[in-house]
Amino acid sequence: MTDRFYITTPIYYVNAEPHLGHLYATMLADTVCRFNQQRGRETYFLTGTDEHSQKIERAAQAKGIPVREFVDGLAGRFRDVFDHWKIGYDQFIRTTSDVHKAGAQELWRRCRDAGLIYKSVYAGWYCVQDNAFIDGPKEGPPPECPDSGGPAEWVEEESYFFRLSAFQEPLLAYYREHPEFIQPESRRNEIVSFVEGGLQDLSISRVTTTWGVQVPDDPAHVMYVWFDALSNYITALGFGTSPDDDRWRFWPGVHLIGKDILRFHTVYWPAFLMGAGLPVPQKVMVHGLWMSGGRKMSKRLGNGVDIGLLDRHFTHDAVRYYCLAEMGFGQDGDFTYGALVDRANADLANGIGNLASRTLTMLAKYFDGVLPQAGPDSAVRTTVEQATATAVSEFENFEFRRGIEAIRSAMAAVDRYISDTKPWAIAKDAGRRDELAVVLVTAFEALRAFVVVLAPALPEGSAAIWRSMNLDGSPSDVDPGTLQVGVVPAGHRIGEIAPVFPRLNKEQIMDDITKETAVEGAPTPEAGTPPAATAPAPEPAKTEPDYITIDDFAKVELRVGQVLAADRIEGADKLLKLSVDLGEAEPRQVLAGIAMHYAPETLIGRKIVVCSNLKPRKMRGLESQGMILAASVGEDGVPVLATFTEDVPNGVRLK
Ligand code: ME8
Repeated sequence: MTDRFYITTPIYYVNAEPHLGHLYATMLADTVCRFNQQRGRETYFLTGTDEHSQKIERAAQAKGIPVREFVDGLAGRFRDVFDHWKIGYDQFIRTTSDVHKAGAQELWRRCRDAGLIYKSVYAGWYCVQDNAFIDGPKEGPPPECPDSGGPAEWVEEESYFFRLSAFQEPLLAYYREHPEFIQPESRRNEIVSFVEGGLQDLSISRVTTTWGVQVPDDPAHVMYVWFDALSNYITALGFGTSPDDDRWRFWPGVHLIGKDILRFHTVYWPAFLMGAGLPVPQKVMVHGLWMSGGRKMSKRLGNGVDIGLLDRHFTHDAVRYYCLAEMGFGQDGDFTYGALVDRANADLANGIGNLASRTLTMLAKYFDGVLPQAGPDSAVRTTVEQATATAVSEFENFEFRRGIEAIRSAMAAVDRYISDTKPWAIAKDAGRRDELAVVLVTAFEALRAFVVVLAPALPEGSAAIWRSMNLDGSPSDVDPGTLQVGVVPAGHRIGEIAPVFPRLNKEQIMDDITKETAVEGAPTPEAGTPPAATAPAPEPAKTEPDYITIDDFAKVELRVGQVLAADRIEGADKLLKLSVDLGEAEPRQVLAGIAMHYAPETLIGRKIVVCSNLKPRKMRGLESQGMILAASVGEDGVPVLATFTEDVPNGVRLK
């Protein structure tokens, strides 16, 4: 295992204000970096802004602001947001800086001197929004841009080309020999088949704009923005400008990117590096995208969740935790304010916050705030140690959701242990002090382990609980990989108990957000509300309705059910496994595709409607013995569960 870790985020285009997507990628990298620091590695964390290209030049023109002033303003906004959200980057690089430009020019020279760059003419489609070249004949309508969906423009100009075609075999060999290079595997497969399909030489300069890095020895050309931008990962370490820079020891690094920029990072970038005789990145880790209104949150659509609004209503920890816990690595996620509140309440206020407050309060009450002499319960200790080990190995692979799930279930086991042993009852019996000591030491030690392992995901809250526990240093100083349960000595005095994760008033917050978004014209709190322009056309009216008879209807048995338990299913992002009481001898197991919209713990106790005579069927190897009813809202079919406002007994039939 290497003891050095270099993590980068994409550098963001400064054509508009940052939104949640940019904050997410940077927070994810920050979490990864904190985790690696905790593991004892020497880390370097790079983020920054991508400031050239026609797209940005045009955005500045549209605002009537000189482009230099325009990019300075927006780069400052990105940096301010990251600083405010306490992102611990080591460097914020800007591609308009002299050091970066000189480094990018050196990379160019190296490729040129290796005989990999030649001059010709580019005639083809170009998407200014995506800064991408698109195949297609000149005749006919402009093809659609792959990411932004806008129309491409026909370009015919003198251009330098990079001999990308020479890299098909070297790249395929590299992917073969380094299966971990692109993760998740689905992304790797996508790129392998793309490269197997053949590579064309790549146009890497433009003469139609001057807003870019000048091509060495040919001032009429500026570099294609991706050649310029990708080089940031090494120019930031002094490549091309300071040969003795000791930050070079961090190269090669790990790139965290969104799936929208996969090809640039896994085909072009390693080819440029190979061409220049430099080591290629260690890994490219590809995260999924946040959707809003069923579309990728993007600056162009203006449907990005506003960071200022998040900041006004939620703690930074709550937003970070929600993003990590909700989105499986590499998968897309639908952002909803409601789910964010639910997560914060279920996992933070009721979860770790509650464990901290009940444990510390009982220690204060029954042992005057001093840890008694006792060893932790061995079964609980094993559960906690196993969960911690699982979380560590998941976090190593950026699988924060899975790691957090492991901790959540161990936390539930500790809660159950406390409820079952009933320390408040034991405390009434002076003869059972030893038993009481075991319960509270167990809870304290479990809490300590959870706080350590969750520290990268909850930097502020974990530090606050640690202070209340009055432990030395901070939880980030403890390596979760070698964490032991049962090490705090008897006689340790706890600190002042401060509430850490207050319960959020969902109704109030949703109400406030609705009002604010109505004023600002931003996306509304109802997730999945499509922008007006993309709303589905109304169904044409039917002349002859398809009636069914009452007998047809009677065949469908609908009953009142109550959710007894709800769990996520490993490997199935959309499904929840419910145990539902239908007034029968045994509860039924029902699988429902609602996991993206309902946190499992929010369903417990809820009355629902179940179609109880649907033929059982297997999904993911599990039998579903019924179907729950939900309204399907919007073009994405966001589920909203059917329920009752009055009290109804379980099992009663709906007619
Ligand atoms: O592509 N959900 O910059 P960019 C999650 N300058 N992450 C998102 C997101 C969303 N809806 N929207 C954006 C560029 N991101 C180039 C990169 S790198 C040498 C040059 C995140 O401003 C995600 O990480 O369009 C995505 O890859 C990146 O922002 C794109 O930011």
